Amino acid sequence: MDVEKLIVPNIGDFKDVEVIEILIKNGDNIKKNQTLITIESDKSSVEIPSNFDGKIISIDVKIGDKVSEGNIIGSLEVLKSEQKLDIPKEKKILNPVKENIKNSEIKDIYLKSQNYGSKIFTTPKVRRYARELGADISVIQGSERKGRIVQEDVKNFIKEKLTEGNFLDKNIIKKQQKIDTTEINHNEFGDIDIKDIPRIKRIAAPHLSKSWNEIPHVTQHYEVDITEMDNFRKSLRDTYTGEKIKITPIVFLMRAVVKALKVFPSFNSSIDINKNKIILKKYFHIGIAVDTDHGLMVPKIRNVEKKNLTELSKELKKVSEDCRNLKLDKKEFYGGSMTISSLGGLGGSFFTPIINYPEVAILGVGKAEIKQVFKNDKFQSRIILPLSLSYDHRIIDGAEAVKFCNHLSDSLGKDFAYKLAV
Ligand code: CAO
Repeated sequence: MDVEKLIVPNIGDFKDVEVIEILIKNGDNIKKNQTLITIESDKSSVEIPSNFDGKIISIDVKIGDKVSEGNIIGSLEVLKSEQKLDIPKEKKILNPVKENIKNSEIKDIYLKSQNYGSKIFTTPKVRRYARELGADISVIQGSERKGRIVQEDVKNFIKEKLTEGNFLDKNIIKKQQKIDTTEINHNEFGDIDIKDIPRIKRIAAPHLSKSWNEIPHVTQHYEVDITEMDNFRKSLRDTYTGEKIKITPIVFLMRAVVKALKVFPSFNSSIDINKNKIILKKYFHIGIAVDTDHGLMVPKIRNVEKKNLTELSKELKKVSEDCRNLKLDKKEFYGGSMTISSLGGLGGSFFTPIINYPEVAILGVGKAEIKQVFKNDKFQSRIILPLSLSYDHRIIDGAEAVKFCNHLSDSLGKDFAYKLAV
């Protein structure tokens, strides 16, 4: 078995460039010239291709690492000529190494265009600008010679998209542009530090803006009496060792949300407003907002209805650790039913969570607290959980939202009777 190291080639004057994308995984069969990773400096982003056909056997970099010429990306088992790869055909990518392009020319090419195979003419700066705004560069019409795309084209494209849906008044867009272009010299008022916005936050920003601008949000605040559920949760013990089992309230909430989604399917949907269609999902994949040093991530816990409390608890622990170590595959962040965003471990009560587009609802969870509640003609100490349900008012109305909360309240409260546990 011939093994070859995959190495960062000459990348001009660049050093310690951040890895922003890993496009391969262990066991992948790849072709010569196929992109392995994307790296990005302040000035440009660069796709690093493979020099060999073969099978990936190790990956030595992770997102966020800084790499320079000669660093090892991973290694690959080289494909012998009689072996054949079963790989789908893809775009031809110009490989500076293969094409014998001089080192001095490489940087220039990188700065001119990153999409070698296709006919998109633009600069990395404009590409990055489009990416940060969530715009697909491949569908933008360039206004310059030979269709070259400039920053103004991206802006116009975004404006068009926003007005197309009629969710934004043109005057609002004008006002936003006015605010964006007003430069404030903060250092006129005192000392300041300027730092890069972390990558995950940069990626999330256009999604959050899109959701906030396009979806008419309403947030229903609701207090749920979880006394029985919480007593049950705290009483859980390992059958063999007798040791206490720690299960967070979120796991019970996941199950309660799935039960409610079954009764109120419009909460488990996405809408295609241009085609006037609602897409009803028959699966129950719950997104959990995870706070990490890199920013907020929302991985999905798949098929919640098929997993018991212990399985869900273990999975939640694993995915949140994977998020924090940047180990989760990109696709794990897509394809959700509804999201739960819990700040309950930290504190606070109600808040207004932003819907995780293209979903239509999100459940915010605050910290459960003991409160005096007037019940059965007397005041009693009960454990009360504050919930904040934000929903897309285009598809869900207020009455339905309250019924959804009533259902959650029953599942976690009076109907609890351990039903969520099995
Ligand atoms: N009320 C009271 N206590 C709660 C609670 C609630 N709603 N939710 C959790 N807790 C308790 C847990 O039981 C646990 O207590 P013990 O240590 O005594 O067992 C403790 O708080 C730890 O909570 P945690 O938040 O660290 O862990 P978790 O498993 O409950 O949550 C996760 C996992 C991934 C959701 C969480 O770590 C996290 O990242 N939360 C932040 C999400 C976020 O930032 N959302 C905001 C998005 S909007 O900007």
